[in-house]
Amino acid sequence: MSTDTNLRVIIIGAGRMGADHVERLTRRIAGAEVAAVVDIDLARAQRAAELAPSIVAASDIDQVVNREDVDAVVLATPGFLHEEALLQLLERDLPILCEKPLTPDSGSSWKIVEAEQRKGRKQIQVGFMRRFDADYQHLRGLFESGELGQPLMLHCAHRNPDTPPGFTNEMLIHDSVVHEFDAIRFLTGEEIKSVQVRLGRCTRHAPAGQHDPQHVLIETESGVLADVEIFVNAQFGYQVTTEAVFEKGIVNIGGDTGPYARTAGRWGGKVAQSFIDRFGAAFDAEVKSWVDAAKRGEIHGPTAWDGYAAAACCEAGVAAQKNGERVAVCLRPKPEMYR
Ligand code: ISE
Repeated sequence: MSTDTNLRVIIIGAGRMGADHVERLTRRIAGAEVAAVVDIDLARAQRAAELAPSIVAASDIDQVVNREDVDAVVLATPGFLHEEALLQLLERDLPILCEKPLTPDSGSSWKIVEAEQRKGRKQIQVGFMRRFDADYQHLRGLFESGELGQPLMLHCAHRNPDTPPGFTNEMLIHDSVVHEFDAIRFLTGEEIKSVQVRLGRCTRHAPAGQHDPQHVLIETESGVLADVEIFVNAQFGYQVTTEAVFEKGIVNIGGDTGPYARTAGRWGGKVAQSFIDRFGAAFDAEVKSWVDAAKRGEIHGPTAWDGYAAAACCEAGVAAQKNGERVAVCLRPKPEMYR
């Protein structure tokens, strides 16, 4: 399609991320517009569609997916609904931005990888937004250039203020640490070989059934070691930091930034309260990059293979939560299309 025409996008799922993408594509990203919002809860779709009079609200993908004037799809439903929708959208030949996870387990993710291969070209970008964060990109550049020598270790912290109802113990791994699995693969350019999880003292703020925080130990193919503190009821706010240890230097990203104020007898700044604040710019850059590539008939950024690899890491992580052992990550051979 011409790069001067707007990409007309269907957003499937009008929950927190879906509604945020409607807002982003309508108000913040040039070159695209929302054609339709789909949610099983029609009232929720209608609320999200109120942002522009041209947006159609629907309760079923089938009501809009075959429209002539639709160019692309953002899939923002819960992960367990992705497999069926992705298979249908691949058949329709539309470029897809799929919020993480690609699917909840490596078996179903592999089916998506196979279906995309049968189509013979990449159609799916997975929503691992950290890859579009300026600091992560800077750090990735240092891994690539070798300027600071070889990377040796990563110390990561991933803290959320609290968890929504129904956030299970396993979700600490497959909903939260999934981002570190992808970020570590992105930074090092390597696959993850094994995962171990250690449980220490539990915060009194953890809801029943959740052990929080957890210490996740990750090893890449070449032996880079990463430790992740996942702490999802940290109360004070949202924080994601990484310290990368190289042979010739240490680099920190994700520290406190923004205006520094002195007021009411205190000094300091604001702590982000959610991933939407912390990664707002990264989400914008991610969606903009997807829109621009889709208009050229291309797909960039994290692929279905990355979604599959992250799902395999999560499976190892959940097994490691249960047995306390170092669990190997099992991956099938990487298809040529993703090399
Ligand atoms: C949530 O689903 C996200 O993707 C956030 O980035 C992460 O920080 C949070 O832990 C997840 O629950």
